[in-house]
Amino acid sequence: MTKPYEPTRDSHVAVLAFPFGTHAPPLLGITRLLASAAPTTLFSFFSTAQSNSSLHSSDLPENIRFHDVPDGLPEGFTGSPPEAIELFYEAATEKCRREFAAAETEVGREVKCLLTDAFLWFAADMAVEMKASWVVFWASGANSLTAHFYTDLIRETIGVSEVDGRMEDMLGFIPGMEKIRVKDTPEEVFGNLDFALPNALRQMGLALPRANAVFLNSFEELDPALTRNFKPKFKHYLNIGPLALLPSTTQEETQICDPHGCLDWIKKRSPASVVYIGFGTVMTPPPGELVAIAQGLESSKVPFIWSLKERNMVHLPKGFLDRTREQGMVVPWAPQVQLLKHEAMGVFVNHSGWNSVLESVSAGVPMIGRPIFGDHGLNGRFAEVVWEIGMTICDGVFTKEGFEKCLDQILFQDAGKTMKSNAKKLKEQAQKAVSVNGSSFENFMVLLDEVVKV
Ligand SMILES: *[C@@H]1O[C@H](CO)[C@@H](O)[C@H](O)[C@H]1NC(C)=O
Ligand SMILES: *[C@@H]1O[C@H](CO)[C@@H](O)[C@H](O)[C@H]1NC(C)=O
Ligand SMILES: CC(=O)N[C@H]1CO[C@H](CO)[C@@H](O)[C@@H]1O
Repeated sequence: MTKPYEPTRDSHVAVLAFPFGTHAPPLLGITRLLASAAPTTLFSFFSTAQSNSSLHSSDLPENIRFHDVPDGLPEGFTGSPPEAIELFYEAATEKCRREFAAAETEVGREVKCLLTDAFLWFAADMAVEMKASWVVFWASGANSLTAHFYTDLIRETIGVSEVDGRMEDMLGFIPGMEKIRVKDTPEEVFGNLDFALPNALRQMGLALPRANAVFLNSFEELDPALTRNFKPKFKHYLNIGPLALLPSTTQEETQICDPHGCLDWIKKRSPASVVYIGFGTVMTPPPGELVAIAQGLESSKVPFIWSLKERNMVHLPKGFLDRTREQGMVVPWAPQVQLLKHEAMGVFVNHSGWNSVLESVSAGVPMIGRPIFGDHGLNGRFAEVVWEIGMTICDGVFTKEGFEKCLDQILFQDAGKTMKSNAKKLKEQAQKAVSVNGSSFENFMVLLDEVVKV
């Protein structure tokens, strides 16, 4: 996928990241791929200083340059994340333009392509003013893109004031969403449009047909109905993933960091037997649910690896760590990708964020979802009823009984075998998609062409 590309004339691409959540790292990953494939094109990567400083910037191609954009926050800001997002949007529309101009002057090349996160819908107008093309990255799956693309239709059909009584209604009026309930949709779809994020996501849906290309880290075969529906709606609709399966990204895993010996431990377990619970830094369910997980693990007696930040370990039941010393391990850090790929891996417990879902699919491992916000509910529902590779925890929160039930179904019952085999099939399709002449491979070439052409 990194075949050298020779543009007719050197070009300059401005990449603008959405500096919150987990949006910027995958966008930098894609920029890295594009920049290696087009070594004479310059990529100026813009994000806030804080977001920039959290990115791994080692071994970047020389034709990527970093720039900070203002975060719009007043000195000593202590507000909530939604407030920070609000202020960023207010500042970004005007200030990003100025930063782009400064970068153009600095390198003496005009920006010919504006490559932005889809959340930054205002870039559609900016691109027109700058006489640049607009290429858009959607940092999640086709399912949530569909929900936002059809925001107005969903709001009108269901009725914003009636939504509370219609949570179980199906979105059958949208192709590919027949099995999706109103309650699975991201909260922004029915959100108050006076707030920054619901407004931005609705505006995005309206603006996307103007983009020269819309691309995402997924593969067409995962969502054939959604793909068919989107293709005629956008100039280019390009699934280019799963990026994690690309040789160029996996080669970089030179050294695997495994300070707690998880890989040694999992080697000794039988195939498809281990439950892996991956709680990262940002999103952890409330303490009561951590207790429920611990109790469920203990009573189920299944081997487990639980990645849990040290500060959350105080919430574990008294004596849990001692009693389960033989059964499993609780570690502050685990080599997730390698663990998921291991044949002893039985099930991945996660919040169903897009990157995690794709990791699970790429490894062919069934999942248990505990949605927290945004696209999680939709991803979890797709995993359960569309792809049939997992379960969402009952009532959306961990209880001892609910967790035991999920573990039993997936690890010991026929339903679990079916999920495992479906997950394996998706993994094979994903591998094929990113291989030479696969759908994602071809789509990447189209994306490259859109981004570097002058
Ligand atoms: C799910 O896994 C991701 C890493 O892929 C991690 O960052 C996140 O915190 C996990 N979430 C939960 C709730 O397990
Ligand atoms: C990919 O497609 C090209 C053009 O159709 C063909 O020449 C080539 O042999 C194919 N390569 C593989 C590995 O399938
Ligand atoms: C990846 C990278 O180069 N990040 C930079 C983003 O900007 C901050 C502040 O200017 C730098 O400290 C980072 O190194």
